Amino acid sequence: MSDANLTRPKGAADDWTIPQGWDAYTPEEHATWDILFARQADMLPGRVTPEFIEGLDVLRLSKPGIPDFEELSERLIKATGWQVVAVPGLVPDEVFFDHLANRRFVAGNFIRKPDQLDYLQEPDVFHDVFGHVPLLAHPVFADYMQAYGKGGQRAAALGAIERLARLYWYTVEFGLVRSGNGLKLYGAGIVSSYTESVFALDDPSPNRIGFDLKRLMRTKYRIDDFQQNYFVIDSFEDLLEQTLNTDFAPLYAELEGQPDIEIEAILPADKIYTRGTQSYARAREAA
Ligand code: HBI
Ligand code: FE
Repeated sequence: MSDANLTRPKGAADDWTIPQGWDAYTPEEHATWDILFARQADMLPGRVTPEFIEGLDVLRLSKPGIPDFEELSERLIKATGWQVVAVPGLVPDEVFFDHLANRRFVAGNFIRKPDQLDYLQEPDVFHDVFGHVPLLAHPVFADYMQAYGKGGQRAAALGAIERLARLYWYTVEFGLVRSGNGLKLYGAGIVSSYTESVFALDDPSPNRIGFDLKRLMRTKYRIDDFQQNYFVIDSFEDLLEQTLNTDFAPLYAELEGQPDIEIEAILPADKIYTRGTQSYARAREAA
C-alpha cells in the first residue's frame, strides 16, 4: 500500500491516534455493528479457526454495539498485552509498524454506512475490531503481529516494504489454516466479510496452496475483489516460527532478481489443497 498521499488530519496526534469518540456513535451506527456481528456470528462457527471464537469470548465482543476501545483494551492487555487505539483511517507504513511493534493495534473509529454492508475499501471499525482483534488475544498470533511490526521497520530500512506487505496480506488479512477437519478461516479480510467467508472456503474458483514464505513474497495480490489464491498455514506456531526466526535481509536480496508470480499461477513445487477453476475471476473479467 502506498502512503505517499496520506496527510495527518487536524486533531490527530503525532502517532496518528485520535480519541475513539465512543459517546458520539449514533444508535444507527451501533445497529450497523450489531447487524454485521450477528451475520458473522451465525456463519463463522465451524468455518473459522477455534482461536478466533475463543478471542470473541475472552474479549466479550458479543456485547451489543460498537466496542469501547478502552474497555476492549483492558481485556486484551490482560490476555496478551495488546491494546486497541483509534485512528481516522489508513496511516503511513512507518506509523503502522511502530504501533504493531509496540503491541498497539490501530483501528478505524468510523463504521460503514448501511448500504455498504458487504463491501468498502477503507478499513472501518468492524473490519479492524471484529476482523483483527479476536486473534490478538491468542498469545502466538499476538507475537506474530508484533514480529510483523518489527519486521516492517527493518523492511522499511531495506526498501522491501512491498514484499513484506504481501506476507501481511496473505496471512493476517486472507490466511487459511489447516485443521483436523478441513481448512479454516483466520484472515481478518475474510472473517469480517459475509460473502468472502463463504467464497474463501467453499468456492471452486480460487486456488488454495500451502504457505511457502519465499513463494508468497513473490506473489502479487489483488485488493479489489475476492482473492484468486489463498495460502494455507499449518498452525500459528509454525507461522511464527518461520517468520520470527528468519532473517529477512538475505531473503529480500535473493528475491531481488526473481520475477513476480502471477496471482493465479500454480507452480510445480506448490502443495495444492485446491486447484481453482478461476471461474469467478474470469466471469468478472468478462463482465
Ligand atoms: N493503516 N489504519 C491502517 N490499517 C492498516 O491495515 C494499514 C495501515 N497502513 C499501512 C498498512 N496497513 C500496510 O500497507 C502495511 O502492512 C504495509
Ligand atoms: Fe485489515
